[in-house]
Amino acid sequence: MTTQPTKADKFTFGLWTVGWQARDPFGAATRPALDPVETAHKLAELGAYGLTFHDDDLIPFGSDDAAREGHIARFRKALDETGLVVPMATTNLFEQPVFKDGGFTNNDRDIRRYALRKVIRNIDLAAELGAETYVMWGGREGSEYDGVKDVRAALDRYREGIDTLAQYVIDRGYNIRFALEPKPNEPRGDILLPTVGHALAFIESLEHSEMVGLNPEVGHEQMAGLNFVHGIAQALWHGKLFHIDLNGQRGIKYDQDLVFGHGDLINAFFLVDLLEFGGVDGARAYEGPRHFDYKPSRTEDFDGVWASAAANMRTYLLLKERAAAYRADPEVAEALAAARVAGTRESTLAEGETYQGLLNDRSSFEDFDFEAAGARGSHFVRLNQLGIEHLLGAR
Ligand code: GLT
Ligand code: MN
Ligand code: MN
Repeated sequence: MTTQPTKADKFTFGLWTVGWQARDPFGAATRPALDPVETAHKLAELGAYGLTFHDDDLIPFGSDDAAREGHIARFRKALDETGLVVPMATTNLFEQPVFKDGGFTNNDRDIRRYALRKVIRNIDLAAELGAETYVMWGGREGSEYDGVKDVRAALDRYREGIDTLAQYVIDRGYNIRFALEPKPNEPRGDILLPTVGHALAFIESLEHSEMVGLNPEVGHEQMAGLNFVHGIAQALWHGKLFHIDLNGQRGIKYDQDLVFGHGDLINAFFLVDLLEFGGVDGARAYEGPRHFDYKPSRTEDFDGVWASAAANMRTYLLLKERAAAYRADPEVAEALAAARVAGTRESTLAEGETYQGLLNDRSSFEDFDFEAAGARGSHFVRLNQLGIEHLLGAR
């Protein structure tokens, strides 16, 4: 295995990530804007596979048609020159003042209609550029105050918006699926569809639910104190992991968007293990792009920006190497057996057995030695320590 990224690794970056000028609520930009053409060339040199964008990352908001075409043409040329692909695109429905109360769920109907038109316009471009996933991050869909939003009506409008867009994609014959990106808060005080679980439940209510899945982000679940590996496993279990945003977050605080692995490293290790080797017979459990949605820290100049982009990919590949070593270690196999991890894969009832069989089985209850079962150790700590030793390169 090598830690030099190649296109086969499917590493992708948003234009808004390396292009972040590092403006924050307390300070001005610390870096000038980046030209998307330069971004494409730099990331291709570093070994990336593709780029993603919001409409406004590529075409400044308010551009007229001629300017729009010019920006698209330059970008297309950069894609051709670098061989980068665009597997995903999305809409900026959060930056401009018009969207201060959201897009799809804004209290103002005219703004909701405008938002849908803005999305449709960029879906056309996404399809032209070959994107197969269209992300919806509803950062402004929410509120600061409980009395200002009729949440049930807002969810009706959210559903109406997505149903309308799904129908548009079907009628145009585009090969596009939607991926909702949950986040608990920031920039709104509270955001609708705050976690993977909320979004999964909402998706089931959609007219074309088969076209809609998730784009979970490491930091967004961790901001809510949730276990990202468990969230991803459940998304996979539902067949809803359509895309993924990788980054780092250190605990329950503002959205840090650190480099992948620069937050909860142990969780990142088991995430890579799940994505790369968690499928049938150790195959990949998720085939899509490994998308880094991070922000190069405000302290960095452009050398630091490109070093941080490379760091995301290198850390991922190092974790992949470590996870492979963990899986290949005979002592880990023995510890997995001692911890009876495979035991959960066995169904609880025997084949063809019903509750009646369970009731008839005295060994399951009347004769069951629950004291001995309760006294038995689970051997989980030893297994976890082996994981950490592999992660540290100590084995
Ligand atoms: C924004 C947000 C990200 C989303 C992007 C998609 S934009 O930077 O913080 O998590 O993935 O709209
Ligand atoms: Mn984030
Ligand atoms: Mn994201």
